Parts: sequence; structure tokens; C-alpha cells
Amino acid sequence: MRTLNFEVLTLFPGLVEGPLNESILKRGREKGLLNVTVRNIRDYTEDKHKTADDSPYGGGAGMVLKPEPIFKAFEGLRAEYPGEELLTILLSPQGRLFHQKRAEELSEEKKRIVLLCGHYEAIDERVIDSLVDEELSIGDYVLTGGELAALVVIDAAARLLPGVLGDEESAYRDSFGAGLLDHPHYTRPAEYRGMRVPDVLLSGNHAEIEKWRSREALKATLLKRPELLETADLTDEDRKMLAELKNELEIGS
Ligand code: 4GY
Repeated sequence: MRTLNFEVLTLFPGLVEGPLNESILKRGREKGLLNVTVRNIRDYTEDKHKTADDSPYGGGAGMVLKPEPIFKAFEGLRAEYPGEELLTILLSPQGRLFHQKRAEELSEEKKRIVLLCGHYEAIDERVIDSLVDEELSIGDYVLTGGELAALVVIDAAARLLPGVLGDEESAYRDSFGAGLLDHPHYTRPAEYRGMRVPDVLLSGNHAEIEKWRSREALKATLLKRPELLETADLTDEDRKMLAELKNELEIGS
């Protein structure tokens, strides 16, 4: 059995810990498939006020995370895991956009993954130059800190680890696998407030059900996120269905 290892460096461990102790992430950790340690950057300060941030050189609003505690934290990590290579990721809006593809790669990463979370306005550039291998952004908006983004990265990678999702849940794993949106889902009752579940799903005809799901996934993608079709992994059958859908829905190109 293999374990995916994360180290989260943050000034606010409480922001990260809650979600790691619930639901699927909690179970993945209990099964030993996922290992996450959360460390407080403030524990690596050496002055009596435990100063982790300071005002920016050149002036301006906001505070900047000081380099010393972060460098000390890394020295602590290297001492704790001698000879181990670390992969250090800074969560920031300046990073490359995080995608399912990167989640898949990270779920197979052998190195211990250090997720460095900034807070306040910024982090001293010398930290980025010396310690950070990669900057990742979870989207084009600004958070109060990298903590929620770190959780997004952990969550997206962890659910791809074999054994983290139970049998009941594991089918979900494929829904973004081909780069398409998911098809609609229904559960009992077969009719609710006059709304019927599509007959094909009650038919027991598994070939027809799979065909319906593929078609609905293509339809949802075409209507909601058409740009995904340019990079999706489509079979010949998918392309045929897509052409039919475009005709029916009177969509050009
Ligand atoms: N977007 N994706 C993001 C973010 C907050 C100032 C550096 C994002 O990943 N992280 O907005 N992070 C900033 C706050 C310091 C991190």
C-alpha cells in the first residue's frame, strides 16, 4: 500500500484541520492512504513576539509574510525527513490554474508535497525564489489566504487514490476523467411532484443506459461548457452523438 504525503505550512492551522477530519478525507487518513501534517509557521519564529509578518518595503497597505520563519520551517522539515526530496507548492493567484490533470498527477506523486499557504497581502519573494517549486492557483479570484486552496488540492488528489472512495462512490471518479461534464442523476421515487425519472434508467437495459449517460454528458458539456469539447477525450461514437446533438439543438460549428 502507498501513502500520499502532504505537509501544510500555514499561520492558521485551524482553517485546514476541520475538513481533513470529516467524511472521505478522514476515512482516507484512517486507512493510511492519505497522510497530512499541518504545521503552524508561527512555531518557527524566534523573537519573543512570534512575529510572522511585517510591512512591505517600498510602502503600501497590507502585511507581508517574513522569510525567516518559513525558511526555518523548511529546515525543520528537511531535518525531519533526511534525504527525502520535497515538492513545494505555493497556493497563489499568480500560479498556473489547477486542473483535474494536475490532481491526477499529484495523486501519483512519490515526493512529500509541501503546500505553503500565504496570508494577508503577500509572501516575501525570496521564499518563492528559494523554496517554491511550483505556484498553483485554484481560480482567478483572491482568497484571504492559501489555506482553502490547499484543501482543494488535497481533496481533489486524495479522492483519486485507490481505496479512498468506497465501491458506492468510486464511479464518480470517472465523471471528469474524459474531460466532460457529468450526466444527470436520479434516485427514488420514480415520480416526484409530477417529475418523472427518464424511462431508460428504469429499463434495466445497461447498454441503453450507458448510451443515454454518454449522450447526456455530451449534451451538458455542449450547453454549459462547450470549450471543454475541444480538449475532451472523445470516441468516434461520441463524435457521432455530438453531431446529432448539435443538429437537434440547432448549434452551429
Ligand atoms: N486563488 N488560488 C489563491 C489565493 C491567497 C496573499 C498569497 C488562489 O490559490 N491560492 O487567492 N491565495 C493569497 C493571499 C498571499 C496567497
